[in-house]
Amino acid sequence: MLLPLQLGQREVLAHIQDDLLLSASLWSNVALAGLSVLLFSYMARDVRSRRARLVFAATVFIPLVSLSSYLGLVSGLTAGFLQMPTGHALAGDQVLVQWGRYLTWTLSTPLILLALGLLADADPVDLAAVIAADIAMCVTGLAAALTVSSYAFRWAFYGVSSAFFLVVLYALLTRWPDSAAAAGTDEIFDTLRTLTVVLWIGYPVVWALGVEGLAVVDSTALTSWGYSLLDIGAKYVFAYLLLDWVAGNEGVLVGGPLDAARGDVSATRD
Ligand code: RET
Repeated sequence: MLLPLQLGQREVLAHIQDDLLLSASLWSNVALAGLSVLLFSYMARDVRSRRARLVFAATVFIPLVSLSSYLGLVSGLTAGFLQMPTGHALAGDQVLVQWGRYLTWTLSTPLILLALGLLADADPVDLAAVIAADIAMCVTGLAAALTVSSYAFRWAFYGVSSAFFLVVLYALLTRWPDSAAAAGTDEIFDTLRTLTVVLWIGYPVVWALGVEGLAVVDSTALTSWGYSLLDIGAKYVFAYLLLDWVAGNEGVLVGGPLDAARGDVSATRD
């Protein structure tokens, strides 16, 4: 039963090990994710209020998920060769598809949105809807990458995934900024929102131009570097900026339903 999982893993591992540029795109993130977990755990040492602790908890898991994701890729477990269908620029070729990326984005991107939503003190129903759209974006993105029966269906899934992405962008650009302004977190929220919107748009661009899409860049290693560089900004830099601000401005984060629910005595505004 486990044969399909076993077949190909060693070939993928050997392929990755033989391609220095490709390995470097993966190992660099293993190292950065590991360092980020340690750094963020250290930064959490003095955080007390509930909402700030929740932001920290969600954010520390971002590099932890990333570490597992990159170990899956670098070991050959979550990548595989797929033959591209007629119509694709590399039709008939076996292309290394790093499908584990899409799978783990279904965990890491909700954490990023949760952290941003908590920072903005967004309406919980809004937050749940945005996270649902985000998960749907990742799952349909996975479908786009794995479909090899037809070139048109690859793009059909890409289109559906992009529609879900628009829902996420809509919330980030139009709904949450008002909540952040009301919560007094608008300055840091605006910085993180801009970083997030710009970098997240990079992912569908890499997909479209890289080996999975139009193959304008027909190198697996360069496509992989595209995602890896975006990951560095969208995860570690994002998380560092957020946690650095939260650690220094805990008082601003106090209040809202989470702290009020517990009647936290330490939770007073500065
Ligand atoms: C895909 C292809 C299909 C269309 C769209 C995509 C969007 C992906 C995004 C990924 C963000 C990932 C992050 C990961 C951090 O861990 C699936 C590439 C719209 C926006 C931030």
